[in-house]
Amino acid sequence: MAKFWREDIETMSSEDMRALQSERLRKQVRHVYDNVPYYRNMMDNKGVAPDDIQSVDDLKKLPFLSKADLREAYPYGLLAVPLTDCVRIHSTSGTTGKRVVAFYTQHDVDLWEDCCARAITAAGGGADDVVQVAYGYGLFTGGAGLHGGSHKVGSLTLPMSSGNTERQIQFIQDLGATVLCCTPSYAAYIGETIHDMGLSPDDLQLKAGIFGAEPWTEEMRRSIEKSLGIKAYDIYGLTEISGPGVAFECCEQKGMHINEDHFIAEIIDPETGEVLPDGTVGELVFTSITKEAFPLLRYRTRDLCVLTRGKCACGRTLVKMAKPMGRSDDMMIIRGVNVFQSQIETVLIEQGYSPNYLIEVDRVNNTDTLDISVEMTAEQFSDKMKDLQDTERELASAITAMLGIRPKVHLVSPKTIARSEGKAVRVIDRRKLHD
Ligand code: DLL
Repeated sequence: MAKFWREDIETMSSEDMRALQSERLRKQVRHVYDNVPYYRNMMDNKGVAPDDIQSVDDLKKLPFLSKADLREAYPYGLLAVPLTDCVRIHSTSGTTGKRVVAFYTQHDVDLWEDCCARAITAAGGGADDVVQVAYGYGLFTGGAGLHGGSHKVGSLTLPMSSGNTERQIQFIQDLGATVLCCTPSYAAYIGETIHDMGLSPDDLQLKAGIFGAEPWTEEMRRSIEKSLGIKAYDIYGLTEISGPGVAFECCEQKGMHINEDHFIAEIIDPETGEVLPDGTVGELVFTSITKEAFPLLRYRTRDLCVLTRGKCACGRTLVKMAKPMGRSDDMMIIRGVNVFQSQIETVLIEQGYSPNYLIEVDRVNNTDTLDISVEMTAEQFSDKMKDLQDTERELASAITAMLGIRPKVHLVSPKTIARSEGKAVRVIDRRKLHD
């Protein structure tokens, strides 16, 4: 079984990679300057000419692009080729505002699918596999990206899209799916439904899952791996930069390799914009150096994470990004304390709860409130009803130890929290609604 999809690239020396990136960056800056008036103005305003960018070291001279710029330029303002050269559009899920539309030439689609093929290969997928794609198809990039990657590696592709969970399970069983691609929250839901249907992982041939599109914790990974009897691989990407496959996990499961022959990654201080050294937490910024239709230079993802370099035990040399901790604008400040959903999820799963919970933040009498509804499993429901309040208090204390502020915990009956077939919404911040 092939270990790499593009061994030459995936194991390239860092000097060769830098040279390749620099060469592609020079061309890309020229392409963007010549063809995108919006970006040319930004560069002119900053006093940067295309010839000032000779290598990756010069990247910091370029201005940043933000989501606000993309919205302002909607829909065609950042298009770098004639519309007639484009063959596809995709669009962001629009959970945080107006949608962004991204354009692709055939070349862009090919490169993107190649990135997804690398991810599937790294997860052990190949021509003998049956890949069930249960990410949504449509404007969302999840379905199309993994679908294209699965074709490339020659797997039998089941284009299920998300939803209709019992049919998903029937196909996993009847058609012997070996690789499942969907969001981690949907994987957890599929695992739960398999259990409810009286099936066990031994009844399935699944061996791997490629899960991404939303933050998920290591605890969630272990819980999904157990419920589906698989190895669960993380995959990262965003519509603006292409879609899934910007970065993917290998068998080491210690961070995701960034396809840096296509996307140069930087970490910056989200407040000052200063470039931070490897190993420091900050905002991830990408420059796409091979895209034709919608090439973004120094795009601020708002995702917070850490980069690490060095050869991985899997043999890859591609720079790694840690699991994103969430978006910088998803960080909740509650009573002055920074809180991430992932911290709460870690405690809940460690304490034996399922990943079905809802975090509600509000402000009452000028004080922030934090309420966490946590669903009990059927077994917990019967033994914990007796001492419900004690259990709620214990759980609140465990979360307080993690966060430094005390939440109110509400244990709720099994199956009362809505399940997700795509990206889960587990935080409702009502303070934003009042503002
Ligand atoms: O979610 C692309 C994708 C599809 C990735 C399928 C992986 C699998 P968007 O809808 O544009 O694109 O959302 C992008 O989702 O900026 C992150 O905040 C978040 N995200 C994506 N993958 C991960 C991940 C797709 N593995 C936004 N872990 C990104 C954490 C992720 N967050």
